[in-house]
Amino acid sequence: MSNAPMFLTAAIVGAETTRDQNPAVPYLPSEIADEAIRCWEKGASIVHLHARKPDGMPSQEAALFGEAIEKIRATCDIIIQVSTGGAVGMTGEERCQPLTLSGNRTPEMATLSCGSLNFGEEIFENPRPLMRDIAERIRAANIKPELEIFDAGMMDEARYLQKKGFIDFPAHFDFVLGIPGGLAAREDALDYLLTQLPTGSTWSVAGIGRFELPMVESAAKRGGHARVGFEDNVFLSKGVLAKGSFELVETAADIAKRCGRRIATPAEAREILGITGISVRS
Ligand code: KMH
Ligand code: ZN
Repeated sequence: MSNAPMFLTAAIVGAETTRDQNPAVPYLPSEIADEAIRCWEKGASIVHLHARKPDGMPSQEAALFGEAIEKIRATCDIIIQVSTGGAVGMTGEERCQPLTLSGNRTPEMATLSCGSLNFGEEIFENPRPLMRDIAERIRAANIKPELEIFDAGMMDEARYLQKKGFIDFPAHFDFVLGIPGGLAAREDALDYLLTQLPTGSTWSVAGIGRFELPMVESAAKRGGHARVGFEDNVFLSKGVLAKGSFELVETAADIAKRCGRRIATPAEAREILGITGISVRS
């Protein structure tokens, strides 16, 4: 069992989770910022951000992200990771808006989905031209990509992107397991993905729904990192709603510690990920 520091990512908003599912889902930039800070207090090193309109509709508008990022950075050094996945049905142009942020609003990380899949009853579309375009934009913005892997073949798609020169290896991978239509949140699935990990790469697991916290343990035991939060799951335990993503972060940190892992600080997570600090663009 690895005792290397383990970092936790807080995915606090997402595009799909609503207040009908959990009334504590943050919508406004100020609510998103407050929740990110609470997650940092409980041990999160990275916050994975989406944005919402005041009525809860998902939005990739740069100004909404920027407002939240500014407020977060006024208080803490958590790594800001913006979504380029957005919501199902958004155009590539729409999805990439947060990559245009500059100054103190510049993100350090951004997601890059490595393929298309059924996403519940819908389709999350990531055709190759779009993946290449998003990868180029992330690189041009000097932002560290997190490769989102929803299904096994997406490891091969990541290799394709690397061979064609759109991304670099080693890289950071996030295995999002348990989406209806994607790879299941099972330990044998995780173990297969790990056989495909390029040398020197880092990885985290995000288990969907009831698999979220068990996957934290699976990651902790395998020397990896983990993502928790309302984007993926709103329950602390069966039938018990979490008070916020912060409660899921707190629980994940306890699980990791029980497995002998120390929780990484944001500075340590930057070192693990090879991020040299907030590269502020003017
Ligand atoms: N909302 C999903 C369709 C990402 O953030 O990069 C896509 C998503 C992935 O959440
Ligand atoms: Zn997301």
